[in-house]
Amino acid sequence: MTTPQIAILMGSASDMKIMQETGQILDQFGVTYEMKVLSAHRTPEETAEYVKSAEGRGIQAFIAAAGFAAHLAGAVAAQCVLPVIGVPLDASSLQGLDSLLSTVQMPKGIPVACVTIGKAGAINAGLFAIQILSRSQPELVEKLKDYREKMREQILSSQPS
Ligand code: RP5
Repeated sequence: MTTPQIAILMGSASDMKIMQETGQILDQFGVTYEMKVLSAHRTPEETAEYVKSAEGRGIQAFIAAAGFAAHLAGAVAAQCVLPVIGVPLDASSLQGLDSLLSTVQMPKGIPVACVTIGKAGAINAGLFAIQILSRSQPELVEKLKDYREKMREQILSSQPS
């Protein structure tokens, strides 16, 4: 089995639909990953154990997604010195503003990189993780350039007639 480079964590199975977007972008770039449902609040011990074991298994960065009072990314960052990208999810009546603030407002010393709420954030978290990996994997730099070139072409070809 191929060693996963990225760990995608989410606080509940109900987050899976959005977080599949992250998996799809990593698949597109040929980046290996594993996905786990682990909660900062409901499985605190299992979350800490999993994160502590990750570095030794070759994980290079974490993507941690959660809704409501979203502490998962911060809880992961507390247990390791790998980069952690937090994805705030729209799961409550506050439409993700709660998870955005919970994820982005880390106090000094334990950083979490926070992306956009929801699907756009799930995709950007994947791309940001790929950018991290690309520092030591030059083939990913080329793939990132191709990805951007396709976006450029798509925008330029969608002019009003
Ligand atoms: C958060 O609470 C999870 O990340 C999820 O977004 C939200 C709802 O979880 P469930 O009640 O669907 O398990 O911890």
